[in-house]
Amino acid sequence: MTVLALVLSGCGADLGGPCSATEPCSEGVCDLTNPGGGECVDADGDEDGDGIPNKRDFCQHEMGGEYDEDLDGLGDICDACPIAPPPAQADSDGDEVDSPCDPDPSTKGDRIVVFDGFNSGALPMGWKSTMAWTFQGGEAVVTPGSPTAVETLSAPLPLVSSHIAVLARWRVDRVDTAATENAVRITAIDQRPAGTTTIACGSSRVAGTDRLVVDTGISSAQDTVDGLFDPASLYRGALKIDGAQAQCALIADRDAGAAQAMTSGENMTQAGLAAKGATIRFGYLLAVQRP
Ligand SMILES: [Ca+2]
Ligand SMILES: [Ca+2]
Ligand SMILES: [Ca+2]
Ligand SMILES: [Ca+2]
Repeated sequence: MTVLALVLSGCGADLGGPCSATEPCSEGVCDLTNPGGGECVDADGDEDGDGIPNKRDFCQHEMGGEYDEDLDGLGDICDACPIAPPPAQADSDGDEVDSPCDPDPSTKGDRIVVFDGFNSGALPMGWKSTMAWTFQGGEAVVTPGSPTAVETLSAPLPLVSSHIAVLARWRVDRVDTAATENAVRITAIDQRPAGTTTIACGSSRVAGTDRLVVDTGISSAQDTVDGLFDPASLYRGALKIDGAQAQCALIADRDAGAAQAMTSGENMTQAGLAAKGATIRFGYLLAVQRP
């Protein structure tokens, strides 16, 4: 016991002392976003006075910060890439969006405009969805109401731009064998009084064949990828639109694929998710825009 006590007291700093993601505090919690470098602060205090005590506040210098999707100690709203820990290589274009969130790491100006890890247990403020969605266990769960229903969820985009990346991660809970198509889609939508354009990127299973499909409304492309509806696999997908070109990439546990198609170059107003003929659990939705 004495040895253990000595070891414990010998590692980590006291309140006011330095700390980092790999060097925790011996007293209090580490404020990783302190401008002068990580600093040990009182666990029950409230550095930024936002009502969230330091021990549950992962953004100690701005309002909010109670959720940390990737568990790297940086809250979702103050993390340069809320879906992955800080990369070994510094942000090369200096726009404060880190890889793998930065769709164009050599061009400055990207901004994370939408992120939700579905940890609040409710539809995020300002978003819209059909009735088939529930929010539980840090996931947005969609259970389509019928084999033909396309269930959607969408978030508004703040910038008028045709440079956008939409990323999501999901698992497949159940495939409805009565549906003629099973589908998971990442979407970008241009909704105007004159009509709606949807650009979609995702998984499709028709007659037992799995494909990655990108569909822009004026053009579509596909790539055959194995095992896109495997309940044991984790899926990550990215839809990237650059001017008049849309690229779709999917990564599964045992395969990956990509395809691209032409778009009419519109500015997208919403980013979203959709599912058809399958119960899907989404882990997050991320959108990055560049003016
Ligand atoms: Ca606080
Ligand atoms: Ca805070
Ligand atoms: Ca984080
Ligand atoms: Ca960057």
